[in-house]
Amino acid sequence: PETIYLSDYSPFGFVVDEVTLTFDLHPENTRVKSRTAFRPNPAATDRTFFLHGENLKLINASIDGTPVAPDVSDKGLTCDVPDGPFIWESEVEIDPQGNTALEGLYMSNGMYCTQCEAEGFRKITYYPDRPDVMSVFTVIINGPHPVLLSNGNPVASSEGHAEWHDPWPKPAYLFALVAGELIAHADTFTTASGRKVDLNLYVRPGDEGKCAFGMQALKDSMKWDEEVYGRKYDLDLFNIVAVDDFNMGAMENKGLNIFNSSAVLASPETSTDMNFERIEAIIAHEYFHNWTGNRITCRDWFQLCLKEGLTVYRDSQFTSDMRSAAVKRIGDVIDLRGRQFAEDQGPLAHPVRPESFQEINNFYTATVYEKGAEVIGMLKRLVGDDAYATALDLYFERHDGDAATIEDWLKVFEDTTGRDLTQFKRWYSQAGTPRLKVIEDWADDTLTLTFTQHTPPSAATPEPQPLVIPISVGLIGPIGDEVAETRVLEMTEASQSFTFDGLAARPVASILRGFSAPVVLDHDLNDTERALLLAHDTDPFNRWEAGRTLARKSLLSMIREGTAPDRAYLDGILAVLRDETLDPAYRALMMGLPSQSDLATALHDAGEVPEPDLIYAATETMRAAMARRFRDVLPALYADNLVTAEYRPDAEQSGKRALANSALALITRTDGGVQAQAQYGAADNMTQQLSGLANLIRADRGSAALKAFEAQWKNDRLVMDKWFGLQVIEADPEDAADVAAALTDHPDFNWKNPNRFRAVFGSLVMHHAGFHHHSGKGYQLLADWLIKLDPVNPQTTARMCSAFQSWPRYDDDRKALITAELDRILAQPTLSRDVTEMLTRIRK
Ligand code: B3K
Ligand code: ZN
Repeated sequence: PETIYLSDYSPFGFVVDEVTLTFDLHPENTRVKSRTAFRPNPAATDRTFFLHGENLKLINASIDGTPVAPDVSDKGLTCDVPDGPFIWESEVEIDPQGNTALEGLYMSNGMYCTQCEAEGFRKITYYPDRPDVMSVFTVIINGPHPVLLSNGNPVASSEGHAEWHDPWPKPAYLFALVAGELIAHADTFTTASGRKVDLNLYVRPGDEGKCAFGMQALKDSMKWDEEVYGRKYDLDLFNIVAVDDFNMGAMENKGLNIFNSSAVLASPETSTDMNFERIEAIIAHEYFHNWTGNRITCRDWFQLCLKEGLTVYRDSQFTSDMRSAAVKRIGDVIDLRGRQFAEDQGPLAHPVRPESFQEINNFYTATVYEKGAEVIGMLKRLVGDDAYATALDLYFERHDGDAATIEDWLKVFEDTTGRDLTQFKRWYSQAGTPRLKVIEDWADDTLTLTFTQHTPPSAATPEPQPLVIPISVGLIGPIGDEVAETRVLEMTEASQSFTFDGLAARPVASILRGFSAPVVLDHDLNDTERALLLAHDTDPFNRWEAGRTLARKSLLSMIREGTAPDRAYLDGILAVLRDETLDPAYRALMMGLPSQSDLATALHDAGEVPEPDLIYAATETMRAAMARRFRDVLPALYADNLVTAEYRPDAEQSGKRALANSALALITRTDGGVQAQAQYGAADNMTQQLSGLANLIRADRGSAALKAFEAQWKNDRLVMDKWFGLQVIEADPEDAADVAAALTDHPDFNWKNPNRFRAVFGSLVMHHAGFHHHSGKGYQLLADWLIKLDPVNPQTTARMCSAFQSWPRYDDDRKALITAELDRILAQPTLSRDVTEMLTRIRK
């Protein structure tokens, strides 16, 4: 496959002022007519007329009304064109029903829908399918469906016919079309300038009862973006459609967002608290794209983080405002370490702005999204809140309507603050997670912190250079009082010292408060000092981090030397649990342990080979020790936080349920599942029902409840996804792969549905010890199914391939087993570009 390079960018030779698309819908033979007005692009030198097009049957084409016979390949077409402006017209035939890849125009349960980002529009018609070509779209849809939707505003509609016009120029990746029998959950929002916006959430009949929460989240997002970023909505209509078959979470098409039903439909009976929070965040994310993504889009796909990093950053600010900022931050760091650090540590490591790709869909990664958001958080920390706000205003003013670059983005900050961001820009161009080591020196009344930064070299970045690292530091005195408030140190050198003087006694340094930079911190505190931070740090992130570090250290020595769980850690957490002034959600987080895969990462980082069975056993031993040590407080923690009031998915109630459920998990270790059975039986919401079920499975008495659950929910696809996933997640390591294999024989295992496929295999991969079973059966099962899925849906297959990315860190036997599976997949006679690129990169 061809490799595309950032450095090869050149603008398209033509400008598109407007395009009109006419769809005559038919499941197997949809006809698409396009009428596109081209004119030479004064900013371009190359006038090659190339239109992207894949899987299209060209019926006819003309230029200025005269039929033409273009040169057609499997990638697109070329044609001789006039020197001046001209009208291109073509008609193609496509097969939505046969489109199982879920990219372009496809069908899901009898409904038509589209997914065009990144390069799916070329499967709909011939067009310059690149984000820097922006045009005004008019869309005409003919088809026997009660609901016919596209972007923008409706301009005409009659039975079986609708016409839409989007006044805002946009790239083709933001085009959308939906047709089917759908019900609208309607509402309105009035913008700060008095524009009344109609809002609709379109769902399949039967799902009407799951719309209210998503609608409220949309209205909250619209209001928040006005208040915090001064961004108003710019059309009279905003539609969201829920679809069951979707490759990812959701898509920000202009005025017509399309959502995986799992990312929008919610009800207390069918959705967990975590589902509610995720839905609120995704609705906000897609809505926020209207300004960061749509009004200002990307010049090319290398700039993906321009819209994704910024929009993730914005949605995390929104969630922090709607819920608890501390809890959100800790959750984000757990996620970053679990997914992005793992990516950076393995063969798929790439910079936030990659410099080459074969299949862009493979770069919608934790690095581009989550590390991309961290980079923006650092920028804000360095320039300060006021300068950030001024810079953002300038960004919107200067680049509205543009297809912009990271250079444009940084220039706005340079012009606002007078700073030179040349060095800061390395965060966008260098792969790898920096290691930040700190050495303390105490003399007279002065504490000196000497930091050394080191980014491990990778294939993507063989010679990393020093980065600008904002390091938030505060000092805690010996009796737990804060003796220096948070100060942001700006590190720019490979090694650099900072001093704090006038101190009465040697303090404990609380470093990297709020996780002020995405680095691995090496700070050699002793257990007493860490326990002091766990008890007294005023920074909620670092307080949690102190507990997490004690847990990690203890687990690592349990794994290495078979030591007993650390008492200081258990005592420290117990004190936190007893502190009723602390938010229940925060206390629930304090009860968590580093994931098994995080422990594997830590071992690998230390130059050791992780053994999944030992990691699993140590984690189990630690949990058993927690159950014993916390025995006296668990019943009250459980009872006091088991919410009995009417269900609300807000931060307060879900925090309590999270704490009660964390307590239940430990209680189950000693009561054999009695309490879990009671909770399962009494639950009137999915959060409690599902945790009851999970604990019953852990206590080895889940079979009756699993049957009952299945009977109760067999007609609800989203709940059944949980039923499939939970059995794998909660299986013994010995059985996880067998449980997954057995589930694939279940009549409801519809493997072409990405949610269902991920429910089983995403769960298997998350089950560290189960997936890495020494027999290799986990690897083999996944490989079998990836081989089966690839011809049907390359995108979902390729995403799942990242399960194998950490192979180089395991022992020789496992390495041999994994690489054999990778080679078996690579040897398939026809393999998608998506999977070929992923596996070739992983195999290196
Ligand atoms: N922009 C889309 C992701 C598209 C993924 C294409 N493979 C959703 C989002 O990030 O908001
Ligand atoms: Zn996004």
